[in-house]
Amino acid sequence: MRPTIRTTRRLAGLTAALCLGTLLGTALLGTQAHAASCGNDASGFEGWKQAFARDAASAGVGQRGIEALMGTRYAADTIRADRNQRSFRLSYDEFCAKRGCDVIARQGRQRLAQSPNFYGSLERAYGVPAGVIIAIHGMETGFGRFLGDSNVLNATATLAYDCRRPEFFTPHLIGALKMIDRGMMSAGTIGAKHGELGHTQFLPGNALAYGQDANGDDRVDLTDQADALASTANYLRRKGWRPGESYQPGTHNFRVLQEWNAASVYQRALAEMGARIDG
Ligand SMILES: [Ca+2]
Repeated sequence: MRPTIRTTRRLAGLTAALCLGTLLGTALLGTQAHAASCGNDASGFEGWKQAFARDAASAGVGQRGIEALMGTRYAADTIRADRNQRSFRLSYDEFCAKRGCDVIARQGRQRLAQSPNFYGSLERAYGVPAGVIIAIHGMETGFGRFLGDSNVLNATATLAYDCRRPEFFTPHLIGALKMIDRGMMSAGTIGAKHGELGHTQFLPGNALAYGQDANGDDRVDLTDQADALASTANYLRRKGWRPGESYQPGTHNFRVLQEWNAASVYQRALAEMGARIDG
């Protein structure tokens, strides 16, 4: 089970990221012009950092964030992973077999039975039922078993510099730097290859925009399960989730699930596993 999740999560994570970030990216970056020019290898990275620091400062990043930016290193492993992504289409059954939908649903029911109060409090606060949150948690990190092994800031900065899609990752780098300003992450925070953070793999711009403190320590920490799951519920609620309504295909709430991940097989899997978990 675990290796399946580990090998396939990265592509799904990026798909989610691509879907999640588009609107937010526009919002965070506004109409600001780019002074920094992209590159396809490490050679231009140091010069890009100098230029990007000016962009970041005018986007509101403070001194701690700028210092962290200047300390970043080109993440060759992130670029290798990014270049090696292949797009492929699986049928729903193939996708679910590969991702272990049955196992996630079965373990998800156990998780709900073990912590009904926690998931009940999430539904009361955000209107999103346990099945959806638990299915996302299972799909993204195998319920927190693997949160990644890459430096988030280096990965995010490298992808914002890389010529492939700087416009997508730039707002996430700004988000990461602002999180460092606010003590929400550090220059050493570890996540997935594309800078995804925590139990449900938020990119930094989304972590900043939608992050919630649910364990009561007054800080958002997406490596904390309670914070991460509340943040996930908050994301869906703010994307228009309607409490008490169905989330099966064809419904309004199913369309909200499409905001989480652009792949139709992924969306359908969430709806089906969620229904099995919610019972
Ligand atoms: Ca917290």
